[in-house]
Amino acid sequence: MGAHPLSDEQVQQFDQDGYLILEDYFPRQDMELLSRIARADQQLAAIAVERRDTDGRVGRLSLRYELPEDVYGALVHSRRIVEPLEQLLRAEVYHYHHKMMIKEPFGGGAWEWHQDFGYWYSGFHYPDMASCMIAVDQATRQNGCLQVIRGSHRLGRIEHGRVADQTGADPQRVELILQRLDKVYCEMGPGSALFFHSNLLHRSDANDSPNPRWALICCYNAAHNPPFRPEVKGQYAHLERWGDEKVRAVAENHWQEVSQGQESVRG
Ligand SMILES: O=C(O)CCC(=O)C(=O)O
Repeated sequence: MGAHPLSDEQVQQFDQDGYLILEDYFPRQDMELLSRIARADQQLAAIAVERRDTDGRVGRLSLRYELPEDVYGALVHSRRIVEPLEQLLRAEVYHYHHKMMIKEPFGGGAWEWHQDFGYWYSGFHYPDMASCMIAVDQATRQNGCLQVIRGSHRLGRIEHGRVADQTGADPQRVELILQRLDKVYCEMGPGSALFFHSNLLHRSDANDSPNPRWALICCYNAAHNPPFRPEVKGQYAHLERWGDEKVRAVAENHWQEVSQGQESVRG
């Protein structure tokens, strides 16, 4: 993969819509390994936190600012993510954080409409930040796939406030936006990738299906946009770019550790 893997049309599409889906993007065997590791990973489970939606249903997420040499960190380094993102943001990028979103069958909670920069604004000047969501499981409308409002990243930052356990965009404003812009359900197969801008409005429904919906989200910041206070997490650090072979080798090591129950404390 070259340093400019996306076509001009794909870049234009991202500029207009605020997101870009690449179907079947990661090799199937790597996604199977990621899924196997994540489900057996006691450390991932141990750091997961719960967030309630307005109906009291619980979504879980396992978030890290550190970049240990494990399967999640390896994917953060992957050229498959970093190179397209640099093309889309027209800047060098580095790791901000990454998180496994865990939506369990029959009740995994919803996420309210928000922009990621609605949260991140407290530490960064520019919305020159973006994420890549990797579907670990098949994501459908039934199990609460991500929904986005196409083009909403061009509206600028919207006021956010407390909604249940979460921080959400002003609901009245979102209602008005939905009269003008389209809501899109991002259904994705395992290994598909969704690149999205930090000002894109997104949400997801609760999971009322028998199928889990796990997804890994890797979040990046432009190198020219370090936090404006030293205590804010996400200070600049050069990010190495790894090819598939290195990503796979790290994942295989991680699997060995997890499957033998020999997890050392990482990160
Ligand atoms: O996983 C989801 O459904 C929502 C994720 C999300 O909104 C976020 O991480 O900002």
